[in-house]
Amino acid sequence: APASFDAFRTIDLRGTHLSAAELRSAMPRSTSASFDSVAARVEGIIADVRTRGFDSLTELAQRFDGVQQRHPRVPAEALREALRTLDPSVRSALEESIDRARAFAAAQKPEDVSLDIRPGAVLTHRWVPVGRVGLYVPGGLAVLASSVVMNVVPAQAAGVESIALASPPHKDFGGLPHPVILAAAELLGVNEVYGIGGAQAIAAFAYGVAGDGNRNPIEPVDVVTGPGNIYVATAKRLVKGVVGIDAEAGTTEIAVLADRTAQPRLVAADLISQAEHDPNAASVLITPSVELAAAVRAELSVQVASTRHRERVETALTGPQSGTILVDDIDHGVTVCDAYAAEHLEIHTADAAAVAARIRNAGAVFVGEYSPVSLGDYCAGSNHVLPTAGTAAFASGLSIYTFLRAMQIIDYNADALQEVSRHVVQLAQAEDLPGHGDAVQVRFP
Ligand code: HSO
Ligand code: ZN
Repeated sequence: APASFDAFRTIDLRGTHLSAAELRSAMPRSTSASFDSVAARVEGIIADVRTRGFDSLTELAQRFDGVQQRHPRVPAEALREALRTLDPSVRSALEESIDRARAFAAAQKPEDVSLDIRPGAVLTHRWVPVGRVGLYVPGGLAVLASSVVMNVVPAQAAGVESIALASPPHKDFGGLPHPVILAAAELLGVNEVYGIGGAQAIAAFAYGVAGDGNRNPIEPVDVVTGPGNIYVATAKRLVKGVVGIDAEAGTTEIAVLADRTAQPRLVAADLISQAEHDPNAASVLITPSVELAAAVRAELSVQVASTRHRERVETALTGPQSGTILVDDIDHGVTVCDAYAAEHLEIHTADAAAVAARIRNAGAVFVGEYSPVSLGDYCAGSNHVLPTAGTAAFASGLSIYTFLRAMQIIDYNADALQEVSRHVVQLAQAEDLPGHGDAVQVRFP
């Protein structure tokens, strides 16, 4: 029986005056698997990979993926073969996606800054790429070849020298990751690819895997990125500090801020497009218009009935993480959008660009009815690995900055040091660290 989209619940915030904290807890959020519920298990996996290396990886590949593996490295020939046999139209779509993503990533490259702060005293803020990164591409409900592009392109644009990629191995594909993922890696010139899934991939990247007589090691990386399920997200949190990680890119979310000028057909299609990812995906409509809300619900009933992944979409749309939030007006809507901090936020209002300019918290903002999230997922040129679950209040999506760090360079000559030396000595004395002062004075006997 078709789900009634009355089950697309309504949170009515009209006429309320909630504090920031109250507003945050009024937001629709998933109540499913959390960090705490899997942390102990994930810790076990990480410890096992750390201590038993390849023996652990082999066992986990057997247990979780049903795959026999001597070494998880994908042979170069398998990468080439995957690209050779890739559907040409998929290849050209990937090329278009890569092209645009490269252009935008290259444009993000920040300038170094130098300042002559005093005569003979030069400071530089210099951007350097990290040395080696490990990129994770999930297997999961859908095979996301586009996620290979989204991870690899900004790392390459940043100038990262060594790039490794991991994705779960499949028994249906000769114990290797999905061929489209391999083809995308080959297309991007990434040749270090591993068939390792989940938390074990994150552990192998973070700590490296020691080689033995007949197995080559996996070298540890400096930064691990990529989306993933709760196990991957938890593993990333647990290795943070040993390596850098990107934002938590968990179960996907779309919020749409719309007024009565919006087209219900488009809004519904976009809500469905992200619900298609996962039964826990979140689709949220934020609007001051009860008429629009009703029209979108009606459209959802029609469109969901004929959508391919209907069951998954229905579960997502009718879950506690999805629904309509009614607001007083667009101002109030902007406040609610900031409290929700969506991974993806679409603006379907009069003067959408002006409304978009007022948003503070979102992974990515899609302006107007010709910028749907699906465009950003594949071919806009922007990145689709974005912060989820409210973390867009402090975190950013993947970009060239994920793979760059800034170094401060201090270059004073004798006169410049002498000129400031008494202040250094004063502060050193005030902190009772006279050795600091001495280290300056010893230069001027
Ligand atoms: N919407 C997902 C990315 C994706 N969609 C990949 C399709 N393929 C998270 O931003
Ligand atoms: Zn998507």
